[in-house]
Amino acid sequence: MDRVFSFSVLNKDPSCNARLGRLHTAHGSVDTPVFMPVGTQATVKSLDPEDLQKMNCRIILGNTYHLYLRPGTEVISRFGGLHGFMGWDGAILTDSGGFQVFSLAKIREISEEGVLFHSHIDGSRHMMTPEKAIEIQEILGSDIAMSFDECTPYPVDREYARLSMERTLRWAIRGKKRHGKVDQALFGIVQGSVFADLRMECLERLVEIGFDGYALGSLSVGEPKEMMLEVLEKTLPQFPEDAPRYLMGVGTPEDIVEGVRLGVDMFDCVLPTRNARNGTLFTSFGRINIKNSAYVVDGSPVDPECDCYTCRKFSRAYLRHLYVSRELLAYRLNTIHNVHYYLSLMEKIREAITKGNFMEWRKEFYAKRWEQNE
Ligand code: PRF
Ligand code: ZN
Repeated sequence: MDRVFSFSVLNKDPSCNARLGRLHTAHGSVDTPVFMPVGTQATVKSLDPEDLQKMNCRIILGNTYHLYLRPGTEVISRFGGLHGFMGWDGAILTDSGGFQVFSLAKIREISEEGVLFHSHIDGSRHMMTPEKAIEIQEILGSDIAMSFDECTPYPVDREYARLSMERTLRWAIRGKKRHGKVDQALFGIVQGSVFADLRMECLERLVEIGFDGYALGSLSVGEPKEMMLEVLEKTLPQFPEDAPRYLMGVGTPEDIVEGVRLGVDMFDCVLPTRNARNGTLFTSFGRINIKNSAYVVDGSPVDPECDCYTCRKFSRAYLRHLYVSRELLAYRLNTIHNVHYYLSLMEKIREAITKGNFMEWRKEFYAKRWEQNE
């Protein structure tokens, strides 16, 4: 079989580094810039595949770490992989576990070989290696697999950042050697903390090895926002033009707008889904919390500019009632709205780049928001 994955840049905005592109995967094509809703446990929490399809969602993210621990690859392989198991036939990108093993596992020990960790579910001991992360992702059958990396914490000194970046590079080489699934793309992850020169070196060496796409890891991990933007500003122009660029775990609508301006093609974040479950809803004028007593008898939709199922059908008063009564429907309706908000934000971004007026669109985006300086 020929390699199935490809990426093409369709248009570049004349006034910034924003790009319009298209990913071709074994499970359909995906227009970029794209936001990938997070489906850690083989579900985008509270939504089913039809909900996602109706929102024109074409790609979701799954997590190697969680799915390896539960239900395990033996179960998922019986269904031919994650697509069959969860009934989703759009594209899937799986994260390698390089972040989750550091943020979730209780005890961990990092060595050249990999990471020894204790499951956050039952305390059992496991060794994750770059090879194993690839093997698991091949069984999961995702369309895009990620190299196993160390998500460098913030802050770290330069020396540790270099050590960690070089180990991540060696792991990337090992993972690439093991990878053999022709209908699955493999992305490399650029590390190097907030040190632009380390990032540049990492990128150069990853490009030498050759990956289908390049991600930026260890950003939005507690560093000041200006630092993240500075890293993006300095490094993105060095990325290969013809490969997708993925900013991992980012971010707020504002972060996404800035990432796109600087040349990012792909994003993922738990923000829309997690916020939905604690009542925080995104709107074109900023965030609101549906718990607020101001909404007790408010008959208007969450966002008058939104045409999602929740906004077409239900009032703020009803959503507030569901939420304070801890009704299960609250999670689903709130999540539908927030995921729709993110996906339609990306649609508007793509439309602006198509027209070549992204910077004017961006100005308008900020002008509408009363929380922009929050
Ligand atoms: N590495 C991996 N996944 C990630 C990150 C990373 O550095 C981040 C950091 N923002 C989010 N998800 N593998
Ligand atoms: Zn809505």
